[in-house]
Amino acid sequence: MNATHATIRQIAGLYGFDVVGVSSGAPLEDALEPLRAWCDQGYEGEMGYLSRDPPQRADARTLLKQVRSVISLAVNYWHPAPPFEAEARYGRVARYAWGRDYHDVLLPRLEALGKALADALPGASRSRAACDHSPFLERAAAVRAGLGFFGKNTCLLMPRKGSWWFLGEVLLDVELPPTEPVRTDHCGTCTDCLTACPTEAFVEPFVLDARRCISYLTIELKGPIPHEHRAGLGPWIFGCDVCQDVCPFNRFAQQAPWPELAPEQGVGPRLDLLEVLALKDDAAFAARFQDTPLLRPGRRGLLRNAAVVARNVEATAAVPLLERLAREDPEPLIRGHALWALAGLDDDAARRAAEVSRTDDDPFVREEAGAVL
Ligand code: B12
Ligand code: SF4
Ligand code: SF4
Repeated sequence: MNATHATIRQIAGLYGFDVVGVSSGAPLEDALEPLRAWCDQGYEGEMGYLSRDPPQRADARTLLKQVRSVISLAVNYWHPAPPFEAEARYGRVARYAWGRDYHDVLLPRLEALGKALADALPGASRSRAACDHSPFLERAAAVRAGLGFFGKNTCLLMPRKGSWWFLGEVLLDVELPPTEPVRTDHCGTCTDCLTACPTEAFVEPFVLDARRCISYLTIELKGPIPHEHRAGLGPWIFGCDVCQDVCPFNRFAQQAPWPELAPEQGVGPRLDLLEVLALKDDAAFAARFQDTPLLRPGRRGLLRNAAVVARNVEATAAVPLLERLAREDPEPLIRGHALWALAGLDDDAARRAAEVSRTDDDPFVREEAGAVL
């Protein structure tokens, strides 16, 4: 480790970041072709921002015109959980979303770190922090900075630390010596993540069709969950961890040190489906999920997911709520998914609701009612 890296690590450590790598601010040339090929196949689905301008996403100058170096940082978010028991009542939440919203937690610290580094490093004057939402290929940058390698599940994997890590960056306008990349393909012959994916979202190793991924279907997708994927969601109401849970590199995960990311600071590992389905309006929803990543899909998205999971985990206690939602909810997306859920839980209730809904104003709801009848 040279003296500059030692200084950066020491300052980053003061802000709680203990995994740090440095790479040049030059465009991520190696990542551009895979990104283009991915977009050409339409794998980004409704996330149109990903395909709008691939060269821009591969270029840190999009974020800071004068960038000369990119500092990649990783933050552990792993917490242990009791084995998940559906108990015909609960939906599962992906681990990254158990605590407070990581964007709100990471960004202020990254910004403060950027200022501290710009003050401390000779020649530096400008900094810019980024985390997730910025148009930048964070995993490719982390690979170039030597933090780890791409797993076949497309996650950034660290040889002795696994993949339960958020990524963030600090961009600086000074040229710094890069840290060494990890070059070996550490997955070897393992294919555990590829075969475990409940919705068969991997087209091939290292390539994910996001349109099939539960994370996309439950968080990013605005409209109906396609029928062919509903059962595949299983108990997952928000995000999915299967392709990381099975990864042998994650066997030695250590408890996350940042208190804000602890399950007690947010919703934790599971949600009571009855409680979610009873959230009456957007205000009740916002009050329940404020400061957590679950705000993202909104009430309409989360209740849509809850209805699908209710059927998947056989939550028969949810039938009265689902019947009410199918008849009365102002949101067609929720009415339609509630009908689908009822059809798997209670034939009579489903038929009653569908009789009413077959003259619904909304074509999607009429279609779901038709499928029930
Ligand atoms: C869009 C997005 C999604 C989409 C698409 C995911 C995907 N695989 O592309 C969806 C909604 C499905 C998603 C899901 C998840 N996401 Co997400 N997501 C993003 C986001 C915003 C952009 C990713 C992107 O550009 N995708 C397009 C593809 C083409 O780019 P890429 O994944 O970087 O792919 C590169 C490699 O495939 C590589 N490549 C291609 N071929 C080959 C071949 C070889 C041999 C090699 C080595 C490399 C390689 O080149 C590509 C271009 O760089 C990033 C944040 C960011 N700004 O980067 C977070 C991010 C990737 N997500 C993150 C997380 C935590 C998740 C979830 C775990 C959340 C969850 N539990 O539900 C899941 C994981 C699913 C999975 N297996 O990837 C973290 C990942 C951290 C990590 N350790 O990897 C990120 C970095 C956010 C953050 N700041 O922490 N996500
Ligand atoms: S997050 Fe779940 S659905 Fe998405 S690729 Fe991984 S295992 Fe498949
Ligand atoms: S499960 Fe196996 S193939 Fe998948 S990322 Fe982990 S080591 Fe690689």
